[in-house]
Amino acid sequence: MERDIKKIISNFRITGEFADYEKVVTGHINDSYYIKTNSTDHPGYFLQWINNYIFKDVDGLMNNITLVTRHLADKLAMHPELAFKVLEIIPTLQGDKYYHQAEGQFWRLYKFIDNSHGYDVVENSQIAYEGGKAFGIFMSLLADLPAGRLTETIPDFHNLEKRLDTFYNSLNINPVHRSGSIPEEINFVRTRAEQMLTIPALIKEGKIPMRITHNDTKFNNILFDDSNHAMCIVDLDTVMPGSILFDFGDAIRTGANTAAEDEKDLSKVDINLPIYEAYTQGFIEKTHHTLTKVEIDNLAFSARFMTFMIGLRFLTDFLDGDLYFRTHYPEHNLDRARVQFRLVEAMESHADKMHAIVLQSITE
Ligand code: GN1
Ligand code: MG
Repeated sequence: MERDIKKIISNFRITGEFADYEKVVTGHINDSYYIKTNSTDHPGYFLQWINNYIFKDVDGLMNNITLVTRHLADKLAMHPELAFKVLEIIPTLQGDKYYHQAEGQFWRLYKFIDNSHGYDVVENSQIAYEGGKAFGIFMSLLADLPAGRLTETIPDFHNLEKRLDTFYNSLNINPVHRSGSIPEEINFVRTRAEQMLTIPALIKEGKIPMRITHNDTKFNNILFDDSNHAMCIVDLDTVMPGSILFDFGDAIRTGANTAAEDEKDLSKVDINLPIYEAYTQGFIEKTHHTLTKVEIDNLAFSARFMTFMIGLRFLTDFLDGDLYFRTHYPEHNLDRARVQFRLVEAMESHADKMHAIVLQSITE
């Protein structure tokens, strides 16, 4: 479908007039656009096409985001000292939370957060520390929002048992005949699965509390201001009940990898321990009052767990013929999976040190 961005924008309640737009290259799921207006006193907007193949219940999704952003806005009004911001949904002319353009074509608009930037590569420990605090604050502020009010936007999103079933199923069906090319990766999954399943087992037994979590804590979902204070969390599509381990783990997977998520040269992939340590300190500073012993015991391991699970999802999508994640070349998902698995290995060899850093941060 032709995307006439100006026309799409005309359906929303914006201030000023549409002037121009730029496609923003970020994320593997939705499509994003920066919208400029001709108004000098207004920063612009952030338009997103919602991937309806992945987010089947757009109403539920946008209700969640509305609840979460309102709750955060109320909380932040009481805590100006945090100097934190929250995304703001711009309604359509009819007052709806999103614009339904045509069958399967859904759009939403946010106010653009001015003077902000994110990090695909975490440049130093101070930035990692700020990032850790930001996701800690985010989760703490949502602690008193009743979880039952949120829908599960993607059912079983971080359910490793289900993810493994799906993987083995794709392996059996082998729809695009790719399984023959990945014996090492299949073996990697087989040899790690049992250990990784200890987390879902603890969740099932009720030993790990469900909280409201972000569930997609890529480091670049943290926005920083001009003085590098982390001041806003974005990408709220998967905010729903989850474990704190998911949020900690995914931030380490993305923030403390010495290489890109899809690096071809695996020798560049490693865990950056100083970045890990600084993030851990920031995160624990803001969450230690609520962490349980089982969570603390598994925090360092959660980085491996999440890296393994997301690697498994990339590998599954490779087997399926790249239906889920946006790819830029045929082996893209396989390259991403390989990086994740290499990072799991690197974390395995630093497991004791990573756990010691958690314990040390708790007592500081
Ligand atoms: C997807 O689109 P993006 O980059 O925000 C995915 C995450 C993965 C991530 C891997 C809804 O997030 O779960 O961790 O790619 N989001 C969804 O880079 O599946
Ligand atoms: Mg996302």
